[in-house]
Amino acid sequence: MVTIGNAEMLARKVAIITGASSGIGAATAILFSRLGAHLSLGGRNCANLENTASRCVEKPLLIPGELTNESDVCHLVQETLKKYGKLDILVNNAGILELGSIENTSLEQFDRLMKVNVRSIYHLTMLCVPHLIKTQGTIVNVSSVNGLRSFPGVLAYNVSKAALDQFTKCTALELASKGVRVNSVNPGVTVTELQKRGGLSDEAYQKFLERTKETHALGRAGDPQEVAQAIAFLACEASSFVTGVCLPVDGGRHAMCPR
Ligand SMILES: *[C@@H]1O[C@H](CO)[C@@H](O)[C@H](O)[C@H]1NC(C)=O
Ligand SMILES: *[C@@H]1O[C@H](CO)[C@@H](O)[C@H](O)[C@H]1NC(C)=O
Ligand SMILES: *[C@@H]1O[C@H](CO)[C@@H](O)[C@H](O)[C@H]1NC(C)=O
Ligand SMILES: CC(=O)N[C@H]1CO[C@H](CO)[C@@H](O)[C@@H]1O
Repeated sequence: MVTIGNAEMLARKVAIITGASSGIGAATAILFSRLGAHLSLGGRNCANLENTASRCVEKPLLIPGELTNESDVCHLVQETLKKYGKLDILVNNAGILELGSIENTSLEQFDRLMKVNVRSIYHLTMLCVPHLIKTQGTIVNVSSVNGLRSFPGVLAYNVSKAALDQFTKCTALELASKGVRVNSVNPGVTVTELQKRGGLSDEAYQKFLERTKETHALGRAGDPQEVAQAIAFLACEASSFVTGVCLPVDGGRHAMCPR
């Protein structure tokens, strides 16, 4: 029986993590490596990927590339199998958020969001599934929103999110009989390095954090490591009877209603 807190929780497991150069993806990579996993990290920013790698226990395989580039995605899977010979865990973490309502969106925006948030994950998952079936592996999809969830006027983003929710649940049912589990985590406001250095003035940052006292029942924003813990749970055998769920890791935000 594998239990949470066991330092060997992911021992000998091979995991692909996309968007591993910062935030939740980086925190997940670092935690997974402490739990004994062998890692293959995808991301766009080489320097940031190196930074994540330097904080891992064992040097991960770094495969920089664009998820929207089909040959980059094939390369990610091929290189992982070449190095490790198998695949146990896929963490779909990369994704983008853009603002826009039905009055001021564009087809270009729709295409871009569907391409990055849905098509690329669809493609990568397709390529990984045969290998995950061999190992009775797991897939964890991560919301990429990093705290921007509460902004209104995110139409194309919401459509891509709804598509992904169905993707998680459908693939969970399709792969259940083959022993592959598929789940997702839905983080609330999560303070990432990206946000801190992302041009927010001290005042704006303070306001942003103030607001989470009201928007999150637990009265604060989350830490990427808290999301990483949930991902590790869903990725390991401690969650062996869990599939097709979208787990909010959001300080209770999902249960709240404005009044
Ligand atoms: C995809 O990436 C490869 C190499 O990584 C590059 O040669 C190719 O031009 C890229 N394709 C597109 C459409 O950007
Ligand atoms: C788009 O429309 C929404 C809703 O009308 C508005 O809140 C938002 O500021 C607009 N964004 C831009 C970039 O015009
Ligand atoms: C769009 O998604 C965000 C983030 O999940 C959510 O807060 C918002 O209510 C959604 N908007 C609509 C119109 O569904
Ligand atoms: C159900 C769920 O959490 N789906 C998420 C999958 O990942 C995308 C972005 O990568 C999010 O937008 C979805 O919310």
